[in-house]
Amino acid sequence: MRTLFALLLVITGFVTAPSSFGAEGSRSKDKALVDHEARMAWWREARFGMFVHWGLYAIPGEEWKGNPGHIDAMIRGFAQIPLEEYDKYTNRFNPVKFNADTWAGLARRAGMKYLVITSKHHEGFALWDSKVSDFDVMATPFKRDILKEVSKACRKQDIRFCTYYSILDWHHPDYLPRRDWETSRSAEGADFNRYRAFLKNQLKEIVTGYNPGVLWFDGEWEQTWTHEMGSDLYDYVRGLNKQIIINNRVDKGRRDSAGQTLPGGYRGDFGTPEQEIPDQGLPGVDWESCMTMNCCWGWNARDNSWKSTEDLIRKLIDVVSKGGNLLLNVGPRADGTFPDQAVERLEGIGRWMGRNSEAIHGTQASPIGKPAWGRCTQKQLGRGKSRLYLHVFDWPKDGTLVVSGVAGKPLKAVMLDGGESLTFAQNANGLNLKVPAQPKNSIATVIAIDLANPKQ
Ligand code: FHN
Repeated sequence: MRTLFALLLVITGFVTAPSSFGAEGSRSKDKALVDHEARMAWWREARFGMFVHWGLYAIPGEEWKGNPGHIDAMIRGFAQIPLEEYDKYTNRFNPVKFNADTWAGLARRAGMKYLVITSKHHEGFALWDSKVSDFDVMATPFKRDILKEVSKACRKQDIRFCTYYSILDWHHPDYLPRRDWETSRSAEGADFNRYRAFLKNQLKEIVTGYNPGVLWFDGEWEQTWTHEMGSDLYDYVRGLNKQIIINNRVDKGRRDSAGQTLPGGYRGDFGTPEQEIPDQGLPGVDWESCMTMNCCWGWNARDNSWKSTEDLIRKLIDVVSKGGNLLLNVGPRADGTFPDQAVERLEGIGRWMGRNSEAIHGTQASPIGKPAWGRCTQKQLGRGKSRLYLHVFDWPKDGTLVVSGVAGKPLKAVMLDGGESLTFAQNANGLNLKVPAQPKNSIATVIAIDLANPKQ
């Protein structure tokens, strides 16, 4: 069904073929589409993942005395820390409390199905034993391959291991442009094409060494990076692994923090809204909102603007009800532990998912829009049946939940958590559900309604 829909959108030119297709003839375009659909299946089923921003920046994240607004993964840029100064953090990176199994276990129990870790962020520091760089974890007192340990722990927890990689690199001598404030760091002799060769060598190490399910690029916004380079890099990575999923930040098509891919043949398998949830989602394309739990991607001991567990659960539901994935971020401390506030929220989300994950994993966007009392997700059950999941945020005080816009014949309705049957009456515009006086969960109570789909 979705393949046909995608094909229709492509033929009508309503959306460009997932830009990962590139310029092929129609037969190979069909094959490419089938391959694309197969590639995306696990990711669409997952709906919920963990983003992990970790690197040398966790050290100033703990102790920075300067402007608190500078503290985050990009502190070297924000605080204009000279390269030789920043490199000294390498000698102090020693996260003795780091335990990959603890991380992966927290993600799994929160209902997350994949984990995207920053293999290399803008600072240029590699969290694995890179043979083409000496600015890596093996140059620290720690000397343990973090990607190796996290990928192993993810496999044990049946979570898909994925890697973030920044195209922008504030450390590599061949990366251009220099920061305008880096007046003492000459660009003489720097060769951006040599940097691209380095980048490809590192990606080969990551893809062949740790088999990530997603390559989550970032830092593509500087003018030295072009559409041609992005398209070439997409094909290069696809050549390393036919099944890997590549986000749209490999190329230049991302329209700012809204994240969708501009028309025009830009590459990428999914859109990447950042710190926002598109009001109507991004209809017809795959997309994933990435979001922090507080204000920062990296650890910041002074950032207490933590979103509530309720807010995070409702954001997850909102994203999935619009057909998207949520990638929720954690910034581990310099000692390798997750902040208590993050653990508390992951466990809170896990308690809700423990009772309601059926209404998130493997679901599609709401067919009834955004009801005033909450959100809706759906799942095709096959044999002309489907199931609606009503995520009720505001429980009706009069014991009747009015559901408008339902197409198809309702067959049964139950409270998802506990399975209690509910009675309902159909009206011209949908149906009225008789619900108990109290919700099961004040954050969101889910009601599942099975429908006989309307005859086509
Ligand atoms: O500067 C980065 C930031 O640290 C973080 O990695 C986010 C995640 O999408 N991307 C950049 C800001 O857009």
